[in-house]
Amino acid sequence: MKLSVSGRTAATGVVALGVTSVMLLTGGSIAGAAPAPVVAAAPDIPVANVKAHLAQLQSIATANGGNRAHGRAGYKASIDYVKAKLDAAGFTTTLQQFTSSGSTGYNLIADWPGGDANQVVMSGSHLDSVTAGPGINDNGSGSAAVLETALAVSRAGYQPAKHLRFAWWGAEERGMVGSRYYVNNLSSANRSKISGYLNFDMIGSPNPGYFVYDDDPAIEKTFKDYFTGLGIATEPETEGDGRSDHAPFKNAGVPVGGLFSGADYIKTAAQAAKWGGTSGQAFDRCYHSACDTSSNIDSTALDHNSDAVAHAVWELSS
Ligand code: DTR
Ligand code: CA
Ligand code: ZN
Ligand code: ZN
Repeated sequence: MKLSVSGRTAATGVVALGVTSVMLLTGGSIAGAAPAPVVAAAPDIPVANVKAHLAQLQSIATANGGNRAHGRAGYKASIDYVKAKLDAAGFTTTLQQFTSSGSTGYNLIADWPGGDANQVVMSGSHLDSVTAGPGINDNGSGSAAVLETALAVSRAGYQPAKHLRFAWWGAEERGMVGSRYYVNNLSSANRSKISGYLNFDMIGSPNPGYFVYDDDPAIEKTFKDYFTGLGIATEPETEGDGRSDHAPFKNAGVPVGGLFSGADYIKTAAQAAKWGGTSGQAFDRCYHSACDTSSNIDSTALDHNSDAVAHAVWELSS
């Protein structure tokens, strides 16, 4: 496993706030009563920014044989794109190499400096596509949402109590190879420091559903409460067990959760009644196909899910 670490130390600007404003910001009072902890609200994630990342991933696929699959030039170009954004934003990035089916694969790990190193809140998505197409919903959507959430952390200069780590996995489509390699190469001490792993694989499906992984109850509640606030009913994601990058973490005893907007299963009439879209049609008719392009995205679902990613990252790391 070869590691290369680069990136800039996060700007260590010192924000000089008057005592009064700090007390008021933290819900305190000038009288000096002990301030109640106030959880900062996550910022809105601009869906236009998320879609701009998808446009870049589409261009990368188009310029590299039409896909971003493991072992192909389009995957490494995707990794380079995401890494450059994170390095410029002050993350400490690590490229983790592995071999699968005779080809070199890459995981990209990005740590946001600060927070309790013994309590790591990790968010991830697989960046590889199938060889059949550009993989914009599967899984550019999850990768772009996680990237834009990480960039929002940087823009906000967010300094949560817990440590934030973000990951983009290689070779998920070959059986969660990259994420399994990462978990298997963690020491037990480092594995036990991960307080939760949030997975986002297909969150912009064109005929979307709103599914929440029914794994760790606290993580599940964080997502469900968010959608309840939007007036959107969710359903538990039950058939996903073992079908994406949360599986190696779950198998290692790490609490997991995540979001999913549906793949090749068919939307029922009852689901169409609550979510809109087309009953009797797959959530994503272009699943693992050449037509999984930039036009294979529902912007509203991508927007809600991207905002939910940020909400969970802020809430679970406070
Ligand atoms: N296996 C994933 C897509 C997928 C299918 N079902 C679920 C459930 C939960 C998360 C992801 C999935 C892939 O093709 O990448
Ligand atoms: Ca938004
Ligand atoms: Zn897939
Ligand atoms: Zn996927």
